[in-house]
Amino acid sequence: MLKKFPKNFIFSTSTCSYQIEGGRLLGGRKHSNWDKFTIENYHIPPEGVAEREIASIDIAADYFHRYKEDAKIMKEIGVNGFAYNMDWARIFPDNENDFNEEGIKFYEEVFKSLNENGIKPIPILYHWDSPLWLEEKGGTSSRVFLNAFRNFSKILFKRLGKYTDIWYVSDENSSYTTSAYLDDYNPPQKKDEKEFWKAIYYLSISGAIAKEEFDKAKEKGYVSKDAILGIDHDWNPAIPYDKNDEDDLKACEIFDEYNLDLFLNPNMLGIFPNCFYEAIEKFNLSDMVLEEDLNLMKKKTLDLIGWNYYRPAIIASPKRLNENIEWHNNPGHFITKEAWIVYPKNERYTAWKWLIKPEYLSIASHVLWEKYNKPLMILENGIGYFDERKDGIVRDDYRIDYLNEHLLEVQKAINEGVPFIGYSLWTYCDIFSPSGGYRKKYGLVGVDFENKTLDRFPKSSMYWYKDVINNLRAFDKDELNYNKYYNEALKSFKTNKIWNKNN
Ligand code: BGP
Repeated sequence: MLKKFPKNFIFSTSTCSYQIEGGRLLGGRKHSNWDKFTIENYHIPPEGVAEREIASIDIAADYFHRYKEDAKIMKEIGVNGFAYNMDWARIFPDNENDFNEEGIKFYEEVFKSLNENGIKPIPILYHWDSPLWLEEKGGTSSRVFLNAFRNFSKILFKRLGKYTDIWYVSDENSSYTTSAYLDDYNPPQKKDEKEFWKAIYYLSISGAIAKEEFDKAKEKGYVSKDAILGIDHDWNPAIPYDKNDEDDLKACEIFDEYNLDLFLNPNMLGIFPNCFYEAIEKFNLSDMVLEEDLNLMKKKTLDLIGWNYYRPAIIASPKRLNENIEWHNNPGHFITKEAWIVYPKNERYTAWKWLIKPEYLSIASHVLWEKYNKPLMILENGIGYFDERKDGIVRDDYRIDYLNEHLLEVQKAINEGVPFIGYSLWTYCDIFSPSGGYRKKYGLVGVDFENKTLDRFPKSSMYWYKDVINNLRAFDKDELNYNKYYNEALKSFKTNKIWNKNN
């Protein structure tokens, strides 16, 4: 029998401003790279198809107007955390110096309302979205990014520091840089390997800059002395296609160097791995790397690791390219051609072909703990699905299964000595998904995008999470009472005034 989660364990949900907030030109905000990207690449596939949808994020789930209502719903779930990034274009709409008081006040109000409902905001400084002015000046692949990021972090620590003691510098530098710089999947759609390595460099240095500002904010009393600052990474642990094949095993090692070391070593250990220096030489980028940057990075390492665990990666060596195996269909996402992601037939996948393998969460958490020796937190974990709404609510037993299986692995890892301090699932409510638009549902709470009211409604999974939090544990499969969660959601929808936004 697994020991329960500790009483101070953080049960949270995560989301992201451009995916939920809306209010694009309200409160003094101006456009960001994601506004431009979604406007220019608008694409709605036929209904019910698991393809990429790029829809308008002008209103999204209208969190901009509904954050108070949402905080009450979160309280009903019982969470004590909410991970969220502050929209940079709302705070610095025009340049790196003039901050928008209305923008920062908005986040003060959001954080206050969370605190009033017993919820600790877990702010993330950067989640893939740059103000347009910054993007036009070179964005994350330019030195301009560093000072702009310093100013951005500084004001956030100063004004929002009193509401929380856990912060993250960035979300998924890995998916961000691969899909935005190696590929043209996400903004700024560069498809340029040299720019990719520049972005890796500046993002890594920006982590150290944020830590420097964080420490100063502590000295000034803006942030509490015991507050911690981490980095969030979406490591996909490598599993060999054939565990007895030396080339597949070698491919896994290479994959991990690019998918793990490259993104965590800089800010956790203060050093870049070899593959970084090889690339610097190959692309003639040695002038970019300054001694003072490297010294700062060494000095200002971060305090914890946020891990976005959705799926591990089954890796094959390139020698198999002629074999009849299903390959990842977007090789542009890969940093190295020495390791390839494959989709063997006998595995479980979501409709969007994301591998489901919960057990690697606990297995691989030991690697993170042994290698970096810092506390861990799951910062994203969830399943994108075509939900069906009936009688006003969604019965999402499949989501309960997915989340519960993963949470059990967190509990198991803690029992084995891995110091997880929290679990923040993806996501609180339905939102705009970069790979599936509004059709790919992730929320514990539904949002009525279909009738365009954007009203919230419960799903069974919301009541599963409430039960987990009340009991401080995940459940064995045969203990899961799907009917109970469904009935609670149904009853709540009919009687609880939290579903009426005017309350
Ligand atoms: C992570 C991102 C999130 C989120 C999630 C699910 O990579 O940090 O922003 O969207 O993945 O991805 P998707 O919505 O594309 O399914």
